[in-house]
Amino acid sequence: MKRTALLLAAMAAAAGAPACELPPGGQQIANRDGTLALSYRPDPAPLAIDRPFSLLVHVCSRAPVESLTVDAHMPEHRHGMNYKPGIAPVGVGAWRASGLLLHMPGKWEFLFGVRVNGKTERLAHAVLVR
Ligand SMILES: [Cu+2]
Repeated sequence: MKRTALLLAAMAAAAGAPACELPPGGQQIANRDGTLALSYRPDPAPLAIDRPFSLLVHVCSRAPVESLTVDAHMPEHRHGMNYKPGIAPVGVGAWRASGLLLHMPGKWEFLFGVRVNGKTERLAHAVLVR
């Protein structure tokens, strides 16, 4: 029994699979080698211009996550938000980023910085907001 569990753990590590499952219903993104995945969903949803919102973020990582940062910018306009979001843990592998506000319509990108083993892994996800 114990040997089987160890073997399965070794196989999961070899495949680079994170050791948890993300909750359904969120937008999911992963890093290139698949060692890190996260899901996020806005609250309230859907995203709307000029309406403050939070992002609920869940992270699955093979190593413990030391910290998480969340930001948003418009890559084509080279500007960010006018507010700096706050971030607070809300459980194991879960955070709430609050006080986000997208002040104009167009293509935004959410930026997540996940610190693991002293290194920050950056993940981005584009959204079109009208
Ligand atoms: Cu803009």
